[in-house]
Amino acid sequence: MRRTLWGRSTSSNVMKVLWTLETLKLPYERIDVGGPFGKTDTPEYRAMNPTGLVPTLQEDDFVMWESNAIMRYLCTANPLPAATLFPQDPHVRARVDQWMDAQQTNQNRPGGVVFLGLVRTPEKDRDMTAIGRGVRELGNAYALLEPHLAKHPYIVGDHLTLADIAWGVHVHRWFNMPIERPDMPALRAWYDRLLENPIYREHVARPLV
Ligand SMILES: N[C@@H](CCC(=O)N[C@@H](CS)C(=O)NCC(=O)O)C(=O)O
Repeated sequence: MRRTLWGRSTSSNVMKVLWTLETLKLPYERIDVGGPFGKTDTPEYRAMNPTGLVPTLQEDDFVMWESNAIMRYLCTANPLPAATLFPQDPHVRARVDQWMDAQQTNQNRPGGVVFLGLVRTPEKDRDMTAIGRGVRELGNAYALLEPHLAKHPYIVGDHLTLADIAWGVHVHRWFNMPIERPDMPALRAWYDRLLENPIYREHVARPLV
């Protein structure tokens, strides 16, 4: 089977899939599209992913998009290596799902406002009011994690799961942007723990661009 991940490596949503593929030790090739690489407007790409966004996963003639759904699919299709990443126990899996969805609903919007505003927008064009509001909302989103990370090393328990991947690609940005952060020692300890993971260091903990 030929597996292709379409998407630039600087995208947080592509990083989620890269981290999952590497953790599951699945072979793949990655093709740069999106951002400065463009090529997401072509009829061929839109036929694979009508949103024109990245990532897109292609396995022979099976194609799908939406980063969190791709991560779930890769684990469901490869249950043995995914035993701890996306556990089969219904309660544990529900908790992983809950936190994955919370990333998309609570973290993603303010995270985008702050990251795009501070990292990808020239200083003279920045809407500092929107960015300031985004920083506060983002702090509230990370505060959801703090009491759980104070109880166990990863979001759902003792092991890295898809929930950690969904939030973990973003927490590197949170700790490396010039913003005021409420004190969250358990969140910081979790980020430091992620930094010990060679896959995280190679694919996620990179200069912000
Ligand atoms: N909900 C989608 C969002 C995808 C998305 O917003 N991707 C961004 C990059 S993180 C994108 O494609 N931006 C335009 C581009 O890179 O050309 C997912 O989770 O996969």
